[in-house]
Amino acid sequence: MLTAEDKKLISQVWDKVQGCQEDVGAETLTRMFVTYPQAKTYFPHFDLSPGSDQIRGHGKKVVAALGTAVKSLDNLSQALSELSNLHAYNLRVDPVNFKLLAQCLQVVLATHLTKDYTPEVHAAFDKFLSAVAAVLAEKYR
Ligand code: ZNH
Repeated sequence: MLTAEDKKLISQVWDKVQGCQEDVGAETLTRMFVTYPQAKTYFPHFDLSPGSDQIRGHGKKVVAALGTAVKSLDNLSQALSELSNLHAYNLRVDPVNFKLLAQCLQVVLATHLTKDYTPEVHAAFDKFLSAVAAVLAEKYR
């Protein structure tokens, strides 16, 4: 459960990355593909060289979806319901990968925010990304 304080920290951090969302998305995906190469199997149709146009484009979409989630912290299921359908019925991404992506995003946020990335921010973001992953995986069966 996200506390009121968590929600505040998440919104504040998100504001700070407004100007560099595409970079954050692309760095996160690049990091995921380098660190956890098994994640590449879902993107056979992509050019996965670090920072490719497709990585940038997809990174932007993922970060935009997270932005929607940040604005809907009280009803994530509803806000992400279409994405949840997509991941459960079409993409069938093994939910393990959501944790890998979350891990990479945390590292990228830390590199961008440096001292603003406090342990409290880390904890709040960890809860937030787990909640998003739970929604994206909730229709799997
Ligand atoms: Zn995902 C897609 C989000 C995770 C894989 N995605 C997608 C999109 C979005 C997203 C927004 C787009 C859609 C449309 O277009 O409509 N994701 C997301 C999020 C997350 C995710 C938010 C978390 C957090 N994914 C993921 C993972 C994986 C994936 C982990 C693996 C590894 N996705 C995917 C794919 C796709 C997607 C494969 C499709 C792409 C193309 O374009 O083809």
